[in-house]
Amino acid sequence: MKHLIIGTAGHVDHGKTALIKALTGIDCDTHKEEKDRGITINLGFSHLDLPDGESIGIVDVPGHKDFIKTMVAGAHGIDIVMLVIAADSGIMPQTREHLRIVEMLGVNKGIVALTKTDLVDEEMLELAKLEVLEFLEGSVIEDAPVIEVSSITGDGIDELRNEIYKLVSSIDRQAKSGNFRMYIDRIFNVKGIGFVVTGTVINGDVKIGKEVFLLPGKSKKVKIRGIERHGKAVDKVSAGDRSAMNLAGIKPEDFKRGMILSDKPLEETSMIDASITMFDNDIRIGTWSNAIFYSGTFECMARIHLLDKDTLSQGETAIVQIHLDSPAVLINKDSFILRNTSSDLSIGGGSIIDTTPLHHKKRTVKLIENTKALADAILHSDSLYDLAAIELKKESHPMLLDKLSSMLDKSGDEIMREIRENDRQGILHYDIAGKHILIDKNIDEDYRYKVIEEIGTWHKKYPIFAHGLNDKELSGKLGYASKQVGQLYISALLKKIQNEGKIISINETWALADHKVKIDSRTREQIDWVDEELERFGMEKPSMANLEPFALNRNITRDQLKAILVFLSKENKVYLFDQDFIHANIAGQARELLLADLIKKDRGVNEKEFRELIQGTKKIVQLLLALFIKEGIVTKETFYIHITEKGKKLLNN
Ligand SMILES: Nc1nc2c(ncn2[C@@H]2O[C@H](COP(=O)(O)OP(=O)(O)O)[C@@H](O)[C@H]2O)c(=O)[nH]1
Ligand SMILES: [Mg+2]
Repeated sequence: MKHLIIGTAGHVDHGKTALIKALTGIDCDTHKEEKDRGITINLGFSHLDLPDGESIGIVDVPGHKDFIKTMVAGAHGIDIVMLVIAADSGIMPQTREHLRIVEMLGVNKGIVALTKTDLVDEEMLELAKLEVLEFLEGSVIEDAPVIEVSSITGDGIDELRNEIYKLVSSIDRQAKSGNFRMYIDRIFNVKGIGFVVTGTVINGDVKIGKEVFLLPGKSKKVKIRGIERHGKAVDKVSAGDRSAMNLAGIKPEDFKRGMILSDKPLEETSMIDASITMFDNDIRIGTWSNAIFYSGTFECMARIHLLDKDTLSQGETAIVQIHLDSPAVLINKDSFILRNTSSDLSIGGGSIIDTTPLHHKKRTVKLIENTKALADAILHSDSLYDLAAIELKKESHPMLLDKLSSMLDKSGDEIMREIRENDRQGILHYDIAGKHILIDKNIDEDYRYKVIEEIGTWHKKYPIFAHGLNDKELSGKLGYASKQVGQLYISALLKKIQNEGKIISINETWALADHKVKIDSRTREQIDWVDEELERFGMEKPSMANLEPFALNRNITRDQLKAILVFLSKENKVYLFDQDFIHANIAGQARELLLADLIKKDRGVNEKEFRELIQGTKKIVQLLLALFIKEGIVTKETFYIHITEKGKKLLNN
């Protein structure tokens, strides 16, 4: 199936709408106001049936200079421009402006209709044709056929239809791949059916039943209940189709002009980097200028910051940063048009190269170089792999495949295929927890280095431990305390380093493979001292605050003290609780006393009696009781502690 759209362009009153009616029988000027004023105000939609049974979509745009924004919205996503020029008036301002706009939007196929031939004599027609040919010279459609027609007499209409058919047959366009995206250009309520939106599918495809996102917005999902293409119900539409969709789960207040439907929850942005080119007006802009920004049906005020030039005039190109005054959902390579703030002149347009740039406050040489390289790659490179590599380098963090897929507007499968085929180059990928995580090879190497360094530093600080740091601690040290992607990545990276034999897993932590526990004679002395000191506190369990001053006297820092306590607990010499610790010998004495007492008392022992029994503080009694319950040797019901079978066994041993 052909997925192509032809769009009209040309000055007001030159016969665009009449021509579409002559070609298709459909009158695009349906509103009362359009009929009354005799000019097109809204976009008109129609379609042309081709001799081979296929059909292509038609978008009719207004020609009046006041409705340029409607024209830009209509021209977004068209494949062929039909430039309409009236033979009795020739090239007029919007003839020029419209052609510049469609060029800027990337349209490079066209047909010229020289209309109203019934109003001019042969000589004038010849002159008009010469003027048109001269006008087309140097434009993207300079080789376009120029067809003389009259929508009133019908002269030339068949020939025009044939030329369209010839051009359409010559375009071998596969449906554009990638994620589904459609700007909504109309929304209306159909009685008994619900809300219907229309638009031009600019990327990917979508089927009935699919849930898509209405953006920008808080990821609002809507279900596609029905689809029409060129007036007929279909199951699926693809890039290059005009489509009407019946949506479930949408309210009129959810909808704003400039919204899109997308199968991915794309991020909104208020700042973009772009390449812009000025039209041939006598206008010059400085380092900071205001303009109106149009892309698809989206429109807002914008501030343009020139990066590689101080001024920009006729026909010149520059790299810029654009600050939008309301958030938009845009992706790289999207084209846009800029108008002056009084909206009476289109000053230029361009293409987006970065939707998540940093705020460029200073125009350094390095920034300009990088941005130019990015522009070159985004706008002129066909290699998906290269584009992915650039995005990952710029991100400088691990990235989920889903995110990259949105950024590049390509499906995850396509990207993964490219990455697998170009295995040796600069992108690494990790599969973890059902997710694909991608990262630049050099950045991965940096992380690998840092992970090993962090573990090494830790070993140096706590040489008495055999174990190291766990995934969570390492993620935190590398700045991913709260970033899920980063944490997944660090876990995957650690497994890789383990496979390389560099690190080993001990007690759910990672230690360097060549790490050896070091207990020199001085450390040994310190450990022994802490061991004895703890026992000395007896049933008056020490707190960190009690112990610390004594430790400091022996040149043991708080960190070392903690490490020694952990070490002693691993040696089963100390019980560690959250913030507290009890020497194993002290706990042992209490255990013996309690069990021996419990066996004698059928009613059990309450906490107060336990306290008196061991002559301990309230705190130590609570901790010991929790410990003994955990060991399964006692239970506590209402106020009384009882011995268990396990406790009895222990007592008898
Ligand atoms: N005589 C003549 N009038 C035409 C022709 N095409 C359009 N018109 C008239 O020109 C006026 C403007 O046409 P319209 O299609 O609305 O122009 P648009 O603004 O470009 O859409 C209308 O009154 C049409 O009837 C033509 O080929 N011959
Ligand atoms: Mg019209």
